Amino acid sequence: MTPAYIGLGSNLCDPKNQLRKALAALEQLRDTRIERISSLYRSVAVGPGIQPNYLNAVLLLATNLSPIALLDAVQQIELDQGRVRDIRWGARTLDIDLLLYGDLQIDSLRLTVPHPRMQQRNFVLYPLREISDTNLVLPDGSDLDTLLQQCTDVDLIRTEYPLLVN
Ligand code: ROI
Repeated sequence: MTPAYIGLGSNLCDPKNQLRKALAALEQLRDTRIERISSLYRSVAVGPGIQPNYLNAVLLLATNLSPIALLDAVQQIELDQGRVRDIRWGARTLDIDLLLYGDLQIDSLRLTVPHPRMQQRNFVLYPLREISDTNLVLPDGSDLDTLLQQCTDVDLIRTEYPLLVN
């Protein structure tokens, strides 16, 4: 199985509930196991205009799905939760980004891995650091601790909300 990290984000329609529903859907994904789940982080929206704050989290999966099959699956979950792709970087009920897929570098029309903006985003880097035991090295040789030191995004709070409710 291949380790794959995915990022979850929501800033509309009860974000905590959106992320919990997404987690439940991801648990059902064929050929895929959820290995680790970060805390939920509250972050100020990156994007145009005034938007509500986001809740973000990162998951580590182990999967036998190909990158495109995994992308298809997570995009279906976005659609199922009412995601409308209209304004670029606009508010959204649910965003699931494929951040890393093993050590692969992919540059196709539909999919760029590692996710092109993850290196600058505190709402990706901090939860990723939380669930990786070692200082993760990305396929381009950059490492998480250095990226975290360089990251200038502000306003990120690790919340006490559990993503997993038993
Ligand atoms: N901003 C934050 N804080 N968190 C996100 O998950 C997020 N996702 C996006 C854009 C609109 C770029 N901004 C975001 O897709």
